[in-house]
Amino acid sequence: MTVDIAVPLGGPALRQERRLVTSIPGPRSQELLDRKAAAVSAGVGHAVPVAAVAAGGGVVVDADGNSLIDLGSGIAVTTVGAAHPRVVEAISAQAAQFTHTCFMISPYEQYVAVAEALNRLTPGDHAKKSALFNSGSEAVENAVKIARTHTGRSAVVAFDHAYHGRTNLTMALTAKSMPYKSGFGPFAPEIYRVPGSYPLHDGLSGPDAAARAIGLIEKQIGAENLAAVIIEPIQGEGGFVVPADGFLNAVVDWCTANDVVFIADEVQSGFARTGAMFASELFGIVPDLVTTAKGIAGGMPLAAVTGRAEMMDAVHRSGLGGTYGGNPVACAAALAAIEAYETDGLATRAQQIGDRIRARFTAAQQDDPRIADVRGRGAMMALEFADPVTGAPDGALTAAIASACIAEGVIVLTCGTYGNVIRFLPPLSIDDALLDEGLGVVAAALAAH
Ligand code: PLZ
Repeated sequence: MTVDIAVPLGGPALRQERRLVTSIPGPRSQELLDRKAAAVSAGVGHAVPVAAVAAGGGVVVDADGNSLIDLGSGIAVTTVGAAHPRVVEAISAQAAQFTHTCFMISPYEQYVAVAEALNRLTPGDHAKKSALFNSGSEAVENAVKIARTHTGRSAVVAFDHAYHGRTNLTMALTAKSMPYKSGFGPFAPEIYRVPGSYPLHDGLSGPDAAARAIGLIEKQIGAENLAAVIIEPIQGEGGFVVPADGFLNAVVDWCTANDVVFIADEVQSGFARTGAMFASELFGIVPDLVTTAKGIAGGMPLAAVTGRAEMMDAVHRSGLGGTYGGNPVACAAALAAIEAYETDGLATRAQQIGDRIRARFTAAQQDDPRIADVRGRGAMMALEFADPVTGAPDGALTAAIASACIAEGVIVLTCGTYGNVIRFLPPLSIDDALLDEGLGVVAAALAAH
């Protein structure tokens, strides 16, 4: 049943419709793509060949006047919408006051208020503190710095299929070589990788998957050398992998018993995306440190580490920082976005969206054995594709469906270690009609391939 929730669409009266007036890309988009090819490093790719000129609600409008249904939110960033009126107003008002002083030079209230909000909203009722940064990668780097200072140890464990960023330390934490790491080494030392929990493929119960990981950690690293275990409660780039029940709880318990810092990387899963404010809540875990970014500030670059006060305070004075971290305009946007999450019922909206996606594709799965899995939580849902006979991951089909959807005016993103996962990350400001239309285009593309 759909509960009525009033979600402001934002934007200059953007019509909430899928509208194709040219083929994709149209001539104006193509013109920009040509300039991009000439002016921008070939290393910077793009998934959707359109020149965006406006976005909001559930659509992205391009330079040719095409209006695409947005099922990607710029990779889980515009969770409140790409032009939420409260966020837009907060940004304009703050920019008119001041754009920057540098929090390390003269602090300002907006940063402190975001820290207070994060300390209140992240899981657990223990004393917490936060520090703000610019990107998810930077938050992860700093979480590791904090864990190392707190424990006096250096090793860090990450998991198969993990994604934690593209900076040097976070490349080492990220699992997939191409395109994220290949040729960019050497990578940071003292990073170890163990298998996590991937129910579709390992068939293990949560406790068994945890026992496997912990056994390897104890034998190959030793708890006494281990500063932190970092994990995405629901893995993002790696394929929207939801661990089996009990897996995360057992890993947290082991970390607690061994004074190892448990870091939940909620950069992609945070801020109402999964139907809870943080995905950790869905599994009943309380992380020591939580990294956040993406959805935190309605599209503005902002990231954070939030965690146990005694860990956050273990770092020497001025050991954490950066010129732009906690920029006042980004903080004003975050405060507005957080208000929207809390007052617009967006976690509930995420659940409704997830229910619609799950219902549609579990039904489709009955007739289409290429859909190996329909999984996710809330508005972080995915379809994994495999050959029904051999079980081999079907990245080619996945890519073909995504490009067919884009050609039909629906932005669909892929992910997964084998590129065989379609992921749905719609903005929570999308209306049901548009969502259903977008999912219908995906289903039609699947039927046609
Ligand atoms: N941790 C869990 O999902 C970013 C990156 C896409 P940044 N994921 C999208 C790409 O191809 O670069 C991410 C994440 C998790 C960390 C990060 C890194 O966040 O803000 O991109 O640095």
